[in-house]
Amino acid sequence: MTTADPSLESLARIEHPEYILEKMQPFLELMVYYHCAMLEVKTKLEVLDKGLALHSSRNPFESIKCRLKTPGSIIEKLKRKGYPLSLSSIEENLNDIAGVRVICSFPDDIYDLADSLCAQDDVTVLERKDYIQNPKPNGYRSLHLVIQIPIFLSDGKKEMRVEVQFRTIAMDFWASLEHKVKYKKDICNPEQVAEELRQCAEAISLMDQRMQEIRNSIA
Ligand code: 0O2
Repeated sequence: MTTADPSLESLARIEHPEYILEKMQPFLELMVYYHCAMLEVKTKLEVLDKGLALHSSRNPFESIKCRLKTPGSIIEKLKRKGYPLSLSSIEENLNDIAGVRVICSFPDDIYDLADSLCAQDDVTVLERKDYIQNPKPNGYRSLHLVIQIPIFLSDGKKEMRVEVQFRTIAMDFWASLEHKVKYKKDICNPEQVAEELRQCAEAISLMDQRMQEIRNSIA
């Protein structure tokens, strides 16, 4: 046999881990950059939290959750949106590889924190979606920002995008249940569940406002 069978050739390569590593290395490096950017944003928020706590003796957020999108879900999203499967396409087209979720007690804290973050010299705001002022039809509420920040590497700086979601504890509780419902296939009365969830989102929003008023009255 003079020409190599391509499928056998690729099988043979899999036996050489250095081949896989060589192919994976640029992707893994990009993920490390996103990880660094995510940590940078988390630190910025923690510094803001400490600063605001000093001046007002309150902590604007309850918790922060960070996550990197998995390789499988990166590929799924690129395919679904019709974007090329390449590293430059990931950087150009996907804003949520690095995600930071900030859970606040009160709605006003969301806007105070978000405004302070956006006002920083090295933060560029690329996108702002206010689903608190303009909730989604299903009742989803959160403030979403896509920001770009520099990370400083041994050979220079690189601008990276991070998606930051701000919610109250109550909005987060709602979103996690709604997320579970969305991915559950065997619900027998989906319209009724969706309507119940929409009503709960309204109730939660009213409760958030009342809690805010109580906090304002005792501040
Ligand atoms: P995951 O696993 O949380 O990352 P985009 O992804 O930006 O192209 P879109 O819809 O314009 O698409 O983005 P948007 O509106 O900013 O929402 C993106 C993220 O917000 C979602 O990420 C969810 O985390 C959250 N989100 C948006 N809408 C809803 C909703 O109706 N219910 C819940 N529970 N969460 C929502 P992913 O990629 O879907 O998932």
